[in-house]
Amino acid sequence: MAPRPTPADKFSFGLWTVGWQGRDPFGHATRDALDPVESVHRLAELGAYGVTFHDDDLVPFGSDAATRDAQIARFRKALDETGLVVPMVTTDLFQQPVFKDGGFTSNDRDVRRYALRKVLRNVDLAAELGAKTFVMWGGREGGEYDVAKDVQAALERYREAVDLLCQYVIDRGYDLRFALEPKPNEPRGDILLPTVGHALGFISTLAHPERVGLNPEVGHEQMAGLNFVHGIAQALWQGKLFHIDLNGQRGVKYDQDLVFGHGDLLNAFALVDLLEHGGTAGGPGYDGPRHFDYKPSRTEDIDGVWASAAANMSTYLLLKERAAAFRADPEVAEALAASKVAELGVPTLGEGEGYAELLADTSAFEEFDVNAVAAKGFGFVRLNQLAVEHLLGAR
Ligand code: GLT
Ligand code: MN
Ligand code: MN
Repeated sequence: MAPRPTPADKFSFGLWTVGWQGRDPFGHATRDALDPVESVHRLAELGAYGVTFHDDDLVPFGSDAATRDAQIARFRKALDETGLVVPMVTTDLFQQPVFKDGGFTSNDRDVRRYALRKVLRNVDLAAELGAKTFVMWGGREGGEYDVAKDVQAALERYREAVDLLCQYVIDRGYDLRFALEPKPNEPRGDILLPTVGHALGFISTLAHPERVGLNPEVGHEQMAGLNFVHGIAQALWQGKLFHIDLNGQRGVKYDQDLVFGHGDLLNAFALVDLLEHGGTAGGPGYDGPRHFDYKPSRTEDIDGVWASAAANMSTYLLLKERAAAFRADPEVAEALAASKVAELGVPTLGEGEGYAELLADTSAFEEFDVNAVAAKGFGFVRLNQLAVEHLLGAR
């Protein structure tokens, strides 16, 4: 039996996830539009604690001020009725034709100024609704043709935009941080800040790097053939995991946005273990929202939409149970020790030791038995098999 989620589990969903109508480059919508108010009620019933949105998911693009106010008021009422919170808000700088060459990095300066104004307005709304994280996914920031985009200038403009937004939230006194969401490609042929590593490098160039972190998505790293758990571990190690997009992806192909765990399940197990328990050697875990950014497959009807939303949460909770059992198993503890996993937490140099002491230590080199140490196995396969057995419920 799958465990039932509660708000304490901190599960959240984007309006654009359950609200996806199944439109893809090859086919029309297969489902009707969902009213955001209905989504709030259904998500609350299913045990979620939070809901997130793009400005245009909540208020149709181009609405007049009265329509906008009315729609926000209806949404707020639904939040009050259900107790759902808004932990994160994000801006749509990708759907409207005006953003066909991007928002912050469009070659057209007027588009860049318009994009900034759109985001600033949405930052105000995010702060009003109590969001703590403002995600920026630059899906249209990029290009198809190398000669048509000066990438150095684009990065300069990206930085200019993020610096301005940071200054704005600081001056307004908003308790809001930014989280960049990397993706290698789709919709652009190549997207700027394509991976966790690129985004971390970019953040170090900002005027207020402490205000900016990451919102990595499972499938986006996996589309680039990268190990998501490694990316998340580095983000945690650098104090930059501000938010996370959980979903499933099967290999290097288009962005599938499957239910969490419906892609690389073993990697998902290790991910939940890392988020819940931190590193074996004591590195930090994650206590922010467990946000699902998936698309209910277009083969599903509305009942299938809610079943798939529930599936994300139950898969997470099942993996959490299995990871706890893995950590509690004495045989696993013994295998972890045999594999010296925690020994990696011990500094390579002793207390107060520098290169002079290391050079003077004959046991480290002159007397070090290279062959004897090289002959010994690490036992990683046995350890991984224990993880598989726990994952399969065989232990
Ligand atoms: C879009 C994208 C997602 C991002 C959303 C936030 S928009 O749906 O595919 O990965 O998280 O802007
Ligand atoms: Mn995606
Ligand atoms: Mn995402």
